[in-house]
Amino acid sequence: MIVRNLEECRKSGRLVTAENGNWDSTRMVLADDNVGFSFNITRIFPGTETHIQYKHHFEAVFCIEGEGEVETLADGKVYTIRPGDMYLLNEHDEHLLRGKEKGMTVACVFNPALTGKEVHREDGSYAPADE
Ligand code: 9YT
Repeated sequence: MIVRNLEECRKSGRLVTAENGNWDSTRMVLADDNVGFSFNITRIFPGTETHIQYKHHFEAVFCIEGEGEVETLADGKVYTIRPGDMYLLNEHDEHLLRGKEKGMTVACVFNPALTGKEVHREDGSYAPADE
């Protein structure tokens, strides 16, 4: 079994900050744990908007604290995300992710697992696991 602590992970190289400063993410479980998914805690910063489309991954996102918004671009729907809400990007949904006044902290599961080196590409995706 593996036990890891969020604050210790943040201090030991598992904390990644978006190039545009919109969010940071602590990768608590990664591909090299070999369990088929990754798990991270992400802070979406206040007043930010991020264009995302995980073309090669599925992602479940659970809101722990704060408030944000997801706009799905295919249909223009806007979802307010509050503590206790989960959204699942089961169709590789292209979306805009926004942090409201206080930002938002979320827990994220990716399949396939992130390796920890991913950065958002121009089209909002992460490279496939084998690239
Ligand atoms: C919720 C979301 O997709 N935020 C962007 C960062 C992502 N969770 C990551 O790479 O950790």
